Amino acid sequence: MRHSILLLLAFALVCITSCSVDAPQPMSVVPSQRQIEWHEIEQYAFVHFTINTFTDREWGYGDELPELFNPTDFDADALVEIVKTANLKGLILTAKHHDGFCLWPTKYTEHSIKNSPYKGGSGDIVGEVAEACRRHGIKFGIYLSPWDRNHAGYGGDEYLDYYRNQVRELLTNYGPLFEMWFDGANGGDGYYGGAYETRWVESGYLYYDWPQVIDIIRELSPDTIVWSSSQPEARWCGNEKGIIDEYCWAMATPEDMYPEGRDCMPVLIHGQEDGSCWAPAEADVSIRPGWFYHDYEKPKTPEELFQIYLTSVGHGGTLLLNLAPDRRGRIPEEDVASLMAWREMVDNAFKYDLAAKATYTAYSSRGRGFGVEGMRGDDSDYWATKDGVTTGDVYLRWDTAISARYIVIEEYIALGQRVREYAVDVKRDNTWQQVAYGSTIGYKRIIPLEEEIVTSEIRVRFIDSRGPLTIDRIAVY
Ligand code: FUL
Repeated sequence: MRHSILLLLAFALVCITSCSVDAPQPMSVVPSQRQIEWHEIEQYAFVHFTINTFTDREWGYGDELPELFNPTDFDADALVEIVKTANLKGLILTAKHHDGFCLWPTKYTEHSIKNSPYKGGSGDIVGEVAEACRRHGIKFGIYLSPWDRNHAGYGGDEYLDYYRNQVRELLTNYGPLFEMWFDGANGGDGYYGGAYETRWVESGYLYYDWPQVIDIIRELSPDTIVWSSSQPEARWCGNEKGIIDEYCWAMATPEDMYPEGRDCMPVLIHGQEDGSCWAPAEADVSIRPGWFYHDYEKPKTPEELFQIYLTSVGHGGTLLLNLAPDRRGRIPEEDVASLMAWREMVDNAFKYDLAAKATYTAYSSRGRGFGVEGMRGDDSDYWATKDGVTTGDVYLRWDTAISARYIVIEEYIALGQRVREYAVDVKRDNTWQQVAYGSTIGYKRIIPLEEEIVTSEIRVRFIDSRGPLTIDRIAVY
C-alpha cells in the first residue's frame, strides 16, 4: 500500500514537471522595464507656462524682458493637487520654451526667473513644482526646448555646451525625472542675443548630437523616458489633437522616424510592425486651443476630453494633456471644472468590469499557467497560445445578460506587440453579430460599441498575429 502511494506521488510529480509549459519566446523588439512602467501610468499632465503667458503669444521671440514674468498667485501645491485629483500621474513642465526664458535660476544665463519680479528674484518654478510633485506622489518631467531664440550662440558649438550644461543642471537639481521632452521645433528667426536674424541649424537632429545629451541623462537619471528625435523611447503620434491612429505599432526604426528628406509622418502615425526599437506613441494635446493661456480661449468640454482619452490611452499609447496656468499662475477655474468632469466620466465609464462575472473559454491554450483565467482582471498573468498558433477565439459568457458599452483588450506587451487583426461579436437572438473589427491592439485597446448592447455572450476573435497570442486582459464595461 505504502509502495503504491509513493509510486503514485512520483508519477504525479513527473506529470506536473513534464506538463509545465514554457512562456512564448519574446518578439525581437520588446519594451524596457521603464517603458512598461511608462505605459502603465497612461495619462499625465503637460504644463505650458512662461513669459508667453504674459505676452499672449505661443512662441516668444527671445527678446522679452525677464521683468514680464510675474505670476501673482502661483502655488505649486495647488497646481499639483489639480493634477492629482484629475488622476493624471505625472507632470511635465516647460522649464524653457523656444524663447529661451528659464523658469529656474540657472547659472548659465541671465535670461531667467532670477531677474523677474516673481518672489523678488528668488523664486524657482521648476524647483517648486518638482518638490510639490514629490510631496504628492506625482512623477515629474521636464520640457527643455532645444531651439533657443534668445541665445546669442544658437546654431554654433557654444550653444551646444550651454544646452548640455542645462540638461546636467536640471537633472542634478531636480531629478530623477520620469520623462524629458525635447521638442522638434527647430530654427527660424529670433533675437539671438541681439542679432535679430534667421538661423537654421543644418539638420536639427544632427546639430544637437542627441547621443551626447542622452549620455548625460543616462548618467544622472537612468530611468528617464527620452522623448526626442534620436533613440526615442516614446514618439510623437503625428498630431496635437490627442489622436493615436487606429492602426498603430509601438515599434519604429529611428532612422525612419526622422529621415533626411523623406516624409516621416506615416512612421510616426502608424509605427512599424518591423521597427527596430520600442518607441510607442504619446498623444500630446492641450485642454485649450493654444498651449499657453490666452484669455480669449476656452477649454475643451469634458465630452471632448473623454473622446481624446478613447483615442489616446484607448489606442495603446499615453495621453499627455496640457494645462495652461493664467497670469496669476493658476489653472483657470473653467479648465479645472472641465478636467474634473472628464475624470468623473472616465471613472464612471470604467468603474465595473462586467467580465469579472463572466466565464472565459478558449479552445486553444498554451497549457498550464497560460489559461484563459489570465485574461481576467488587471494582474500579471496572461493567456497564451501554442507556438505556431496565431489565431484564437475567446468566449465570455454570463448567466444573466449584461449591458456593454466598451470592450477593453490588452496585450501582454512585455513579450512584444503581436495582434494584427481582431473582431468582436455579440450574440443576439441566438446569432453572432460582429460589432467591432480592427487591426492593432498593443498595451490597451478600448473599443467603444456604437450603442449599449444587451447580451449574455461576447466573442473576441483574434484573426492574425505576429506570433503566438499573449493576451493580458479582456474586460467589458
Ligand atoms: C510644439 C511647440 O512648438 C509648441 O509650442 C508646444 O510646446 C508643443 C508641445 O510642441 O512643437
